[in-house]
Amino acid sequence: KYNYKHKKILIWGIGITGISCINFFVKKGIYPKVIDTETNLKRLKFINKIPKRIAIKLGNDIKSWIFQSDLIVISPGISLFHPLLQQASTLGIEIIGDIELFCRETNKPIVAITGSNGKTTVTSILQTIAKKSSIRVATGGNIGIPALSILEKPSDIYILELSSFQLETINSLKAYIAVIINITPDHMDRYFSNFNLYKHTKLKIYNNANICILNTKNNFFKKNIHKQQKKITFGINYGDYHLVKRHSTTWVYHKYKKVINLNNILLRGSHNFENVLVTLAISDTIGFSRNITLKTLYKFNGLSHRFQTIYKKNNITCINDSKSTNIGSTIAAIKNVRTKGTLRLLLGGNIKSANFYALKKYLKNKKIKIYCYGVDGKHIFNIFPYISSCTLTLNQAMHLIKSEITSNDVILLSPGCSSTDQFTNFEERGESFKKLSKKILKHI
Ligand code: UMA
Ligand code: ADP
Repeated sequence: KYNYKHKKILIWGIGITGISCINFFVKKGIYPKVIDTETNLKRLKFINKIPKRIAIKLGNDIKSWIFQSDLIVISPGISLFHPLLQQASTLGIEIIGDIELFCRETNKPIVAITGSNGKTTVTSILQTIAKKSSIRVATGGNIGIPALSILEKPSDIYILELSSFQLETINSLKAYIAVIINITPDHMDRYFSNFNLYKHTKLKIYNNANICILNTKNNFFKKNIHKQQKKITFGINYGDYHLVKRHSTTWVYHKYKKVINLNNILLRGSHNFENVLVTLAISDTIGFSRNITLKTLYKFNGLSHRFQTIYKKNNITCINDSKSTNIGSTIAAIKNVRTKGTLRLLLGGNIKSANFYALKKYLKNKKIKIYCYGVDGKHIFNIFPYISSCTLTLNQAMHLIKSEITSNDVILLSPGCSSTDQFTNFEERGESFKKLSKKILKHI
């Protein structure tokens, strides 16, 4: 076990991760120092949860505290490439994140799940399966429950949803099962527009993993896995778990056996087929009952804000896909909308240095109008000027849609950007879209 007693520890970030790290050390009788570059107390809503004894520094004058420490625990929102951290690292100061602290504390099996899209959907289905199983499971990570907060939960196995940010600061993870659901560009602002760097960060999840679950679409990962590691594959076209289309029915096959008829599940969109495949692969490997897994898959109706049909009236459909924060999920949404009318697509927010040109080929031969808004709305508009309008806010964009909409149209919020320029988070953006959609439909 690691001993932190005589170390000068600094926690950077007072979000839910930072608080979980502080609690972790305080339980051990250790009082770290804490910093955050934010000075607006309204934005530091957890600051009151920090014990009085702990020294806190807010703002940018953090250099001295950084260089005085032996161990810095950073929150996912802070980049390992921050110049001060790069300097600290060359001085031999150890820099880790909450997941590294977690991994050092437990010998229990960890199922580690990452990917550009589908993490929360897959993790949530597994959580539902687990509830009906005799295997005790605790779930946390990027899903919104800091991993350290589940460390002491009675469990036989941990399921962790991990982001690339969290993977940046991990060294000791030896997952029992590791999976990358898929990989498409995201967080390019954090990785210097270098997709390879992002991919290599994700790849860390397979380091020392007992069983690697691999998407056959992403050859890159297979090449980077050790020969001795056990591999299980899944994929739309081939893999241990794959799809077979027979007439109008799509089946999941495991090896040569039919497992589930996808025409009978409630989850909508072919991207969710990928999620079903990977869920089955993980569930079988954990040892959950196949029967419970299938029952759960048949019943699972999808999570809010993920390609969710919220209203249908007079042949007009509104789809809330506010959780789409990268281009991969927007492409998935566009591919899966069926309409005889016009697809009215809302794009915008913080583009995070993504390349929206990649959307172009999915727009061909479609009756589509794009409504751009938010801090990068203009940038997106300039890529598709002939089929777009540009407004400042989502509210204004919806007003414009109201004046243009006709029967059989679909309004789709699948913004492909993060929401933080104009909203607290994707949930708030989605709720706002719901309200505005309701208003539009009232007048139709
Ligand atoms: N901060 C600084 N300096 C900086 C950047 C941030 O001091 O340069 C401070 C902020 O002022 C803030 C604190 O750091 O007070 C916030 O830390 P954080 O952004 O890491 O947020 P947490 O509340 O700790 O939430 C994090 C994850 N956030 C991010 O990855 C940005 C949550 O994922 C995760 O659920 C949570 O830990 C628990 O594990 C959110 C997310 O957006 C939902 N994830 C990305 C995604 O899914 O695309 C990766
Ligand atoms: P994550 O936790 O990785 O962000 P979510 O399950 O919350 O994943 O879904 C995020 C977005 O990605 C939603 O817009 C959803 O419709 C879309 N999505 C979900 N699964 C996939 C997939 N396998 N491929 C592409 N897009 C997906």
